[in-house]
Amino acid sequence: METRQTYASAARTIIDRCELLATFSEIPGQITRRFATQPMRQMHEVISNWLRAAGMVVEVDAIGNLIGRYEANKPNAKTLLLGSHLDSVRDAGKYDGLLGVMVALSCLERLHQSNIRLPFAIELLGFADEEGLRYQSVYMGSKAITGAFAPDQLTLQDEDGITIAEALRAFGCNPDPTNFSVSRWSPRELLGYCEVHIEQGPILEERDMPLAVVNSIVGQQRLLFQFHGEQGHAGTLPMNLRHDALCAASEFILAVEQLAGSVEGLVATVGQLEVQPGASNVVPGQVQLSLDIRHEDNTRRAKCASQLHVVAKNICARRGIALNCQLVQDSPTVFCAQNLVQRWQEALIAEGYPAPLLASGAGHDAVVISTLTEMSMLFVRCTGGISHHPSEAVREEDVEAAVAALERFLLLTAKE
Ligand code: HGY
Ligand code: MN
Ligand code: MN
Ligand code: MN
Repeated sequence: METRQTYASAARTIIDRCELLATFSEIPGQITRRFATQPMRQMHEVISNWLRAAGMVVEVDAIGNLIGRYEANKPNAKTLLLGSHLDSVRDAGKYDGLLGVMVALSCLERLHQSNIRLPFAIELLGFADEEGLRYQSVYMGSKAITGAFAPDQLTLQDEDGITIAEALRAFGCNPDPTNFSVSRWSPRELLGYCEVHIEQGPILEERDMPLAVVNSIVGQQRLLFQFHGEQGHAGTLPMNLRHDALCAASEFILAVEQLAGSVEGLVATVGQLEVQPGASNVVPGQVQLSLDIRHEDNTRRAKCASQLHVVAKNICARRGIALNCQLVQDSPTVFCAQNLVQRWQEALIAEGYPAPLLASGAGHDAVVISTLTEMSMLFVRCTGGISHHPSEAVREEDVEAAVAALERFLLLTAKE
């Protein structure tokens, strides 16, 4: 099973598959694949065929996660979870999420082709919604796996007024609230969770290394701010009488940049801005913006978030504008399981690769899964550290390294 040449051809297949899957998009010419959409459904069909051919039984759960199960060589065995997400950001790259699913699939294909079953079962999870693009509600896929998905979210609407429940029904799922009340797993049935993912940052490239073992995932908050000003005529409303929602929001955005620049380790981003009514000759009446704020230290992050809320309130008070603020996501910093980190390092070294440790600045479904079972991640170098961008790229030999490392990790797990 384990020759360099076959790893190379596995890597070629993985990259070809990522290229093919990139064509499943809501927008022609770019990759945009939101939760429970038609392109996601079509992608499920293609991946399901690959999973079945690799000896797995396939199902789609109530939230639209694609799940392939590779049985153990004995009854009542525990299960190891592998996976990553199948959804994307707007105008995404080809590898964020998908690479992890394709690397895990490749290892299972290799086991199946060699007629190898392990003393534990493996479930390969293709998560339905990690990025939160459609409903601003992140990690819905992994939350459904752990039993943390709140059914009251089923009434959330997307920009076309379609609720999550309606989207799921159209997708072929049954969004009955009782389907989300418990996890499909009890922790004692599980051996842990492992996610392979592109690094999405420049450190591995800087160090000239293909892989890293993740030791922690930095905590993040996402908030929505609404600035309610007063709409008016751009030609007749004097400047001193205006309550321009966009001017208030702009002042706030620059304050966000300033704070993040002055606090070591803090990153903060306003990436979404909706201006109403949105016409060149109308003073903006309403603005909604997103704030994404991250810091490894949970207390520090919470303090900066509330500091920014106070800044927004002061700007609005001065400008005669009403403010609403809503917390959409609050994930603490989580640490990967030490025993799995060590096993990953052993696997990398056994395959002849350095085994550096890295913190993840990006969020992952692994954060949610860590509430259910021990969690670990492997990072793969990506070109220029570029991610959430169409030019996301990986080197074939690094993908080869990832397949070798995951395969070795599985064999080490079998010896435990
Ligand atoms: O935002 C994140 O860190 C992740 O890519 N969803
Ligand atoms: Mn992402
Ligand atoms: Mn991702
Ligand atoms: Mn007019």
